[in-house]
Amino acid sequence: MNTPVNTNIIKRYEGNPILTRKDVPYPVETVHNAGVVKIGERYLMLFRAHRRNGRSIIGLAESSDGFHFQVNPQPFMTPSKEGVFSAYEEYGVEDPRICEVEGEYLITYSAYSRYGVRVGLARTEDFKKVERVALITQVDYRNVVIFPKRFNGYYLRLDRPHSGISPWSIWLSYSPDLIHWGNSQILMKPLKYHWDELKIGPGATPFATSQGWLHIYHGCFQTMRGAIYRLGVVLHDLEEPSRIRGVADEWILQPEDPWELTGYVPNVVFCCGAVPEEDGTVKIYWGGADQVLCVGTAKIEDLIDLCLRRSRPPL
Ligand code: M1P
Repeated sequence: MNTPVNTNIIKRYEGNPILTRKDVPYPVETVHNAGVVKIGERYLMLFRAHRRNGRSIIGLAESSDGFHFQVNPQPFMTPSKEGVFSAYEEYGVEDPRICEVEGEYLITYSAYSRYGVRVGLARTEDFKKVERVALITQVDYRNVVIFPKRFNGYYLRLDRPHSGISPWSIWLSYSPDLIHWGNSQILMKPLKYHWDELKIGPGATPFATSQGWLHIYHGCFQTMRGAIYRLGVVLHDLEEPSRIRGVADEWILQPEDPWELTGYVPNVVFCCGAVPEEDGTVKIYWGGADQVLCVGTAKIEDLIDLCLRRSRPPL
């Protein structure tokens, strides 16, 4: 007999929210949307924070258990004043994702300016010094996550271009050098009259499991009271990530706690980071209402199960 699918997937941490602006030793109004990576026994987090002028910067926090974080005294990235980056980061830097590839940490982030939003790529080895590499998209892109290994020598990323004909879908692109990206193909679209009908976007850096790459993404549905942002999950083939093995039909997290229902932008849970653990669980981090930071845990096998046994068509 088939075992039932567990649909109560994410267990919220009882200490949520784990970070708020009060935890930050410099003036910010929000702390949310964070990329997280585990290095040995340390968790390193890069989070987005609004300043009181409405523009965002990126802060750094550290933890020894993935739940209690200490914020560094200084911001990690503020809009660049140098070279080409100064023109395209004038309005702020947002939504960092971290990916460990071959011993260094790649950071993708949204770069806002009077010309629109693009995605920037930076790298660090130690989270002390950070070096900007390139702006890796044109305008109207946000939410780029890089896979943490090369495939036949190529880096792969999930990205989120936008067009009126096929709005806010998830694509895959390839690069030989992290700077030049192409050979793009669409992988997933919002589904009509479904919880992710309005838009979808890459979320956390994908992580490898025995059954494939798990990727936690966000989807958005328009209601008469505004949009609701929820989280979903998709499983990509391990060797060939362009092949989707299953997209869970149901969301895995929706705004429910008071700090997810109201805040800077109401009704939002938004994920930029997830850390798989050796015990078969994964810590999933999300911004609540674009104002605070939360964490929950899920069993990796439950996420896989949902993708394979209760799936919807990707396109
Ligand atoms: O306010 C919700 C989210 O809106 C944007 O996400 P997306 O590009 O998918 O619509 C971003 O501004 C994100 O930071 C924010 O959390």
